[in-house]
Amino acid sequence: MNRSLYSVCGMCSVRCPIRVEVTDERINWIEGNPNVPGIEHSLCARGSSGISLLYDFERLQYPMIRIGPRGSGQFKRASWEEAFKYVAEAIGNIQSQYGKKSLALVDRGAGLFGEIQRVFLRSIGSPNYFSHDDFCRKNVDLAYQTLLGYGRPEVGYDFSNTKHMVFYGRNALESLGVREANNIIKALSNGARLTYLDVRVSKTATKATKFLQIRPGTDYAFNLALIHVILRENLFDREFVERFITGLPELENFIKPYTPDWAEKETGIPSYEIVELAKQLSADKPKVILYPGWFAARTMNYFYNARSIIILNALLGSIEQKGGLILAKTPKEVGAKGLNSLLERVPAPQEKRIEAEEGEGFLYDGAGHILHLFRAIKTGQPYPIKGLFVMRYDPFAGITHKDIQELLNGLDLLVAIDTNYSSTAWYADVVLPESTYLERDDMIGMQRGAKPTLIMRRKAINPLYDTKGKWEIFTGLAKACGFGDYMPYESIEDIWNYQLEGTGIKIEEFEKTGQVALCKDPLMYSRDDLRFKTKSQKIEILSEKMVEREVPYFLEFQSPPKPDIEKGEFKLVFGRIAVHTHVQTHNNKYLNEIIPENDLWINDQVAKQLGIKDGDIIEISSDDYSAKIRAKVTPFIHPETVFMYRGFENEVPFKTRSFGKGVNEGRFLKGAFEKMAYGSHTGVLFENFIKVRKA
Ligand SMILES: Nc1nc2c(c(=O)[nH]1)N[C@H]1C(S)=C(S)[C@@H](COP(=O)(O)OP(=O)(O)OC[C@H]3O[C@@H](n4cnc5c(=O)[nH]c(N)nc54)[C@H](O)[C@@H]3O)O[C@H]1N2
Ligand SMILES: Nc1nc2c(c(=O)[nH]1)N[C@H]1C(S)=C(S)[C@@H](COP(=O)(O)OP(=O)(O)OC[C@H]3O[C@@H](n4cnc5c(=O)[nH]c(N)nc54)[C@H](O)[C@@H]3O)O[C@H]1N2
Ligand code: SF4
Ligand SMILES: [Mo]
Repeated sequence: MNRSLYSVCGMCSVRCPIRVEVTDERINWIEGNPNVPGIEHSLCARGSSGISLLYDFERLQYPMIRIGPRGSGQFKRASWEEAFKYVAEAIGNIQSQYGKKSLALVDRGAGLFGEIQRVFLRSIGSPNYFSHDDFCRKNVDLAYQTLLGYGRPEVGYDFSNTKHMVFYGRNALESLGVREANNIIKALSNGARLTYLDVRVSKTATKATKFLQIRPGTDYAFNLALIHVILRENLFDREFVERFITGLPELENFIKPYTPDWAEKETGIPSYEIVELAKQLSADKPKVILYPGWFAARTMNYFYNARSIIILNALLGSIEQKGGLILAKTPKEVGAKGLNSLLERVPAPQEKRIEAEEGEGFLYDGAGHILHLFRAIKTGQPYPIKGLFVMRYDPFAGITHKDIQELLNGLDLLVAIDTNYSSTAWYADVVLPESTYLERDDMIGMQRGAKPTLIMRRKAINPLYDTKGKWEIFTGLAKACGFGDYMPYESIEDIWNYQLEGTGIKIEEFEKTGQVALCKDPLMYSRDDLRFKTKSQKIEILSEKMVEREVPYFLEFQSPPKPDIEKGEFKLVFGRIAVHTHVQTHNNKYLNEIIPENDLWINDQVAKQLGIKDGDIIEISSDDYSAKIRAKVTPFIHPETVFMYRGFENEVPFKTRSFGKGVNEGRFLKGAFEKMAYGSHTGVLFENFIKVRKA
């Protein structure tokens, strides 16, 4: 029998809408949801490989409890009841000794479907919820919050109607989301310009109208000079600036020394390119998008860099503008009622999250700060964290072995909730297997934007193994801990009905196209109606929030240290590849066949000096780790940097296709998890040097 249904892709965190075909209870086709503009049947290679994740024998199949030493890979199969009981008892022991707050949960961002794990954490009385954001987009999020009062998920980019895009290492055609990549291509085919800055020629660089190779870590200098020219030459949108920006005189004063000639020395980009870009952007304004990035946990100055990019958008009047940046509207703003939150049924914990003790000088609100979590596990300060739940996240795959060891030493309980044998699961005490996205229902999620839209993930077939959906896992755990009353859900429909109560929307409505929009047309404000969510309702260069928290609103540019190239020292940078997601897809049968391992990009002139030829096996090392990798000698990378694709060298032997293949960049990040970026305190992953030599 044939059937077809709409759902949501789960091969990365973008969550593209999909249509799935099932014949005789076997999935034989997945495509992008044809009803959704910008998607229209398309999927990326990873999305299409969902089928091979589903039918892969080398994934988690049943709950497991560790029986050998941590990291030995010795587990016994357990029933769900047994696993829940084991975890509940461990929670009881930890909480009676160290208090309720000594348990923490970290996930890949609560995002669209992630509320359920927070409900569980709250029901056991702990405030310690964390997400991966510090290592991803938090700089951009905080930069938006300080300037506009909106967070990063509340700002969208109208690529299809833009005239000029500027990307700073935002490798959008390779580190991709399908809709965004399609819209960028559409803009380019309509004649829009793309100015792209990177230390290397990425896939996106090959499609750019202008590629500017920049010295690593100096984008901030480039932007300061761009602001300088735009202000000096009166190239800004005067009406927008006068109505909406506060702090312009202070900005003008701060920016004075940062001329294009000065920036040329820092960035290596000729000053005339900066002047030319300023003029082009001014001519194309307000339909311009300067993209402050996605993965922004890069350099010490990245929070201020992101602020400078948002300020550039504001100067060019591109905010809440067709072809520019578009602000998300709440359900209330579009005249609808939003989803009910399951969290509201559980009393909020009285105690404070670990990093909330930080106080002044600290901009974080929302989810916790993972660097502080790591620190608390290692040191017991400001109070001990003894139990950790890791959900849909694999932090152990991206850090050094020493860091893993220190975290393990600090923990009495580590629970991994994953679909795969992740590195974190490998070291865990209990492994709870979640059904894949094709075998489970999730909570209803809301996609933010000018037209807020509800989306639903539905299971296409029943689980193939002894796995459960996350709502079942967390309600099961809550029951075992004696807090079942907070999560009284017997079926996913109980949850959906509760979420939808009072909205007038019925579950069946999702069947038609897979989505339910909360309004007919996107809502955009005219300049007369536009208000920002800051205290002054304007774009605050002298952010009140920063003043309140005693964080300086400007940062002087400091030249990044230069590696000693002649001695084989380089800055290590890395990024995503189109056919893999971070650390999770390298064992996927199809994707593994396409790209099974990574290599190390190195500049051809420098390679020559070091006697390295294309294809040679070379040794790379940090102070405490070394590995061998194949050299990719190329003119298309800045001489100060070497580059590799992220997430290879899986350490878990159960995953036979990817086991030991390639090199894991995370093992070279010595000290990275103690560094915190200026102003934002977020993670900093691109400030490490490594040594390279012929093996
Ligand atoms: N295929 C695929 N797509 C994904 C993901 C995935 O895992 N796989 N993950 C998603 C996620 S979570 C994220 S955060 C995004 C990340 O998307 P991006 O932010 O685009 O991140 P990266 O792939 O890390 O690309 C970083 C780029 O920065 C360049 N770079 C390094 N140093 C500098 C510098 O100093 N200046 C400039 N201008 N460039 C520099 C690198 O050479 C690289 O090309 O991708 C998302 N999309
Ligand atoms: N060294 C290093 N560290 C980094 C980065 C880097 O480039 N290098 N990048 C940073 C960035 S931008 C990000 S976004 C993070 C990403 O890092 P991670 O979030 O750790 O990477 P992913 O591979 O996306 O997935 C994490 C885990 O989720 C599991 N998973 C996938 N689908 C499901 C599901 O449906 N249910 C459950 N329960 N689990 C699932 C996967 O099997 C995998 O084990 O890493 C950050 N840290
Ligand atoms: S970008 Fe690709 S992997 Fe990610 S959700 Fe969309 S189709 Fe799936
Ligand atoms: Mo990310």
